[in-house]
Amino acid sequence: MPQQTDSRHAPATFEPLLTWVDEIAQLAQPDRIEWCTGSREEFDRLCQQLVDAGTFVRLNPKKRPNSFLARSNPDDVARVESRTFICSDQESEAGPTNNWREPAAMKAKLQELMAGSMRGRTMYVVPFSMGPIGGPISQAGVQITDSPYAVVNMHIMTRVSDAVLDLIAEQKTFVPAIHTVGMPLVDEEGNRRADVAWPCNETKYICHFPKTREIWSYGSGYGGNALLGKKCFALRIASVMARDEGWLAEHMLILKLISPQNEEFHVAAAFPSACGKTNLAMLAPTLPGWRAETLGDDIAWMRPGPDGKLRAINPEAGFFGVAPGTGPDTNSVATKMIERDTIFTNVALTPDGDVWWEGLTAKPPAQLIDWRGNYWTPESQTPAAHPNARFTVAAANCPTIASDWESPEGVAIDAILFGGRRATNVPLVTEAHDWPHGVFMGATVSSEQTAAAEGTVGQLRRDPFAMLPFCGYNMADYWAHWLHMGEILGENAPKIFTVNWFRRGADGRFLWPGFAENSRVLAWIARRTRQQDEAGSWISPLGLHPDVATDARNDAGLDVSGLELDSENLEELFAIKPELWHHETEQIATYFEQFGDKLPRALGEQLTALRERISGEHSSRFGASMS
Ligand code: SAT
Ligand code: MN
Repeated sequence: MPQQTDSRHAPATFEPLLTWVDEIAQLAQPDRIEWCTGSREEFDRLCQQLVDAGTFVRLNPKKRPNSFLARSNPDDVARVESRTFICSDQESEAGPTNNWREPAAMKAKLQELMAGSMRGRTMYVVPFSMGPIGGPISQAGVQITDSPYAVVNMHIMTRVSDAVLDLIAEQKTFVPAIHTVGMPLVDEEGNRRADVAWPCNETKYICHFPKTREIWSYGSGYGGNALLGKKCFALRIASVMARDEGWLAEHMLILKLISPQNEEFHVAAAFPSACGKTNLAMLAPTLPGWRAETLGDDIAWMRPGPDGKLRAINPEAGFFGVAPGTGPDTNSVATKMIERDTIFTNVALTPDGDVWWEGLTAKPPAQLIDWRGNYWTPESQTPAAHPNARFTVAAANCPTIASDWESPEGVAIDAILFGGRRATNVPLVTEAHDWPHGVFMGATVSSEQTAAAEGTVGQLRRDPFAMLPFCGYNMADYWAHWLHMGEILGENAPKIFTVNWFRRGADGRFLWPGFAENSRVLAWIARRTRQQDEAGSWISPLGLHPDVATDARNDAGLDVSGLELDSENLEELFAIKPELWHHETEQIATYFEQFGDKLPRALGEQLTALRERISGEHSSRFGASMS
């Protein structure tokens, strides 16, 4: 049975934790408090409770064993960047790319909103670890929430355990994270109202206090707004911890590549949200003899290890992936992974109690219940699943999960990749000359808008390190931190690359097949990390690119054998047009200006050097055709 306690009878012993739980309970006035243990019994009980409340539909156990569908409020379907705040003492500490609020004023506002916000509900206290419990790179947190949906998702996405309470008592520190959907069931006069399937509030605040390392989230039950271990803790708060303590908290997948000679390579890669990161993390290589294993699909925490190498862990325990577009052809591994034990949010329901979304099968079922709960047929004018519909599933369910994915000390990273979604200008792959050049590449990544963010789809937005909505402090200081980490790592620093799977030809078609064929690019990258010379490569003003080897015997370059890409197509994939790049550097200069004096000098120097190379002053092979 659940532990129904007031905090005096709590299973925790660390006084500041008990005081905090007491304070929040007094403020939010829940009917009862439940300390979560992370047990299977707790998960099953809360899922049944969600079924009884109408939040979950239990899927047909013959089709999707132990799986559920939730439909959110149509106004609560994604992270809300316009309502996400960094509350540092000075506005300049948050920088020009974050929304800032003065901490005391914001705290007062949140306290006003949260007063009585849990009336009539249960307040869950969820102790969790980001990373293996007690590991050298891991961190402990406690989320208070009035959303059982958030609790069961946290069970999958983090390590929820009462063992974390002992760890907190020992380490005397944790990240406190408060979450309320902001819909009390009892008003000030004591009148009770019925609950709804997806409680939330029109008013939303997702607030971070970097100095005290606190998170306060009000009004939303969806994804990163409510599962506070993910973007709020593992990126925004952790990026501040990482700056202060000399490590890196990054929006990166982690992938293990194994060559035909059984050499292992580890790659960390940053892409903006919903840009195919989960697909790359679960890549099934098409190149003969190459294999890939998954370590993480969204977040990497990286620290120099005792051997001086950059060691990475995936701080999460599950995947919160975008369902639409996931199918046997695009991601067969994920399709298999979510056959059971999965929570689906905002996908469509089939008449036989299974789920469907655009991209799962080429032909949609004849009839469905769409993500809003309405009858749907292929003639319907709206999508059956919301474009930001998600699956939540344990990483252990992933058929390609690496055997050492839970290794507390992490894996040694050989290469770091940055990628955006660029239709023009950016070649398929470019290697940086050195670490500062790589930091410049990361700082200037740009991509088209995604569904997870607000804004017009298709519009270009600069997304440095894919961290634009996730950096908990001034972006320019973050770049300075990256430059500093390069100095610490020295000879052990991973090589850095930019990739772009999304370049289009003049006719609008993608120039590169992408998906599993990206393994060809990764194989070149992997080889480059162990190669001392530049055989198989050519240099452009942007950096180093692979020779394109249609000849299978030339295995130092990019192997495109069997792809049937004509030479014009390949030429276009790597084309670097001086006029367009001149314009691109102008845009970068304008972009950098907003950071004023905070812009690290090294990045200004990188821009100058790039301009010089483009204008030909230092270019030897610019415009040379590929060998
Ligand atoms: O909703 S999440 O923040 O967890 C996912 C995303 O937006 O990338
Ligand atoms: Mn993400």
